[in-house]
Amino acid sequence: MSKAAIVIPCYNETRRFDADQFRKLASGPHATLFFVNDGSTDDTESTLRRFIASFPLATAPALLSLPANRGKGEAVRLGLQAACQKGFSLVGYYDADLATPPEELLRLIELAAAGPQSVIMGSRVKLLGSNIQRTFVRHVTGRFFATAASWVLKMPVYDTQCGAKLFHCSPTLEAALKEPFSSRWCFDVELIGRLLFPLESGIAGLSQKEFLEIPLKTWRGIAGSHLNPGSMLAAALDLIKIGIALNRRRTHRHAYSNE
Ligand SMILES: Nc1nc2c(ncn2[C@@H]2O[C@H](COP(=O)(O)OP(=O)(O)O)[C@@H](O)[C@H]2O)c(=O)[nH]1
Ligand SMILES: [Mg+2]
Repeated sequence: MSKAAIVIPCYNETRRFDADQFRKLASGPHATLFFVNDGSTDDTESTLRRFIASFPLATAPALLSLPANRGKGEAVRLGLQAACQKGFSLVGYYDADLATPPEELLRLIELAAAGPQSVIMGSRVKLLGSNIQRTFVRHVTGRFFATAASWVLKMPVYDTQCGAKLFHCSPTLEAALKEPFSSRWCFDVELIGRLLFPLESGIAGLSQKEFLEIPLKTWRGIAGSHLNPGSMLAAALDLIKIGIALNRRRTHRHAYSNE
């Protein structure tokens, strides 16, 4: 199995950065890490540089440093673009706070590599026997948001916002990553929408069958989140705008395919 490129967006992560866990991931046979420091104002840059310098060159994680903060979506987009351009066939993103434990990320990588789906998404489903720890407020707001996102996308997706996702590189993915996302926090929905209904007319969209959600066995919300009530409100407004733009492309594609 060849290695997957895993993009880790980092904004002011010095305090939450768990070097031991990331060392295990980076030293294993399944993942090459691509950190993106998104204009952090704390010591994230030097923490990441020190961490990367401790590896032999062949296994050292990559680092992309953005001069100013551009938001998680943009950091992920630039990281995924760089990974596809480096020739990785499987790429993904993963939150720096390890809310999805590394073992779960590895399970997702294995499932994604086995195919046949193009997109594998971790999903925080509170099932008996699983261990999904979210505060009550985050769970309820998250469920409202996810239900609305599923309605906007017109597909039965349970959790668009989990920070662990994998994609097989393809012209459809590369086209979806060409333009900056319009939303900082809803970029996951925007990305899925672009994969289903590409921005460019010459690119084939993915069908629903090419997406697979995997219920995580373990996930826990980590303290120190950058998401605040203001960003939740912005996310809700963004979702409406994304829905309108997506509907236009959907209608246009259907009209075009019926001609
Ligand atoms: N690039 C970038 N990443 C961010 C930003 N805010 C948060 N992140 C990253 O996004 C991931 C999830 O962030 P977190 O604050 O834990 O959000 P939550 O899990 O949704 O509460 C982490 O890897 C953060 O470093 C940002 O402004 N820019
Ligand atoms: Mg988090």
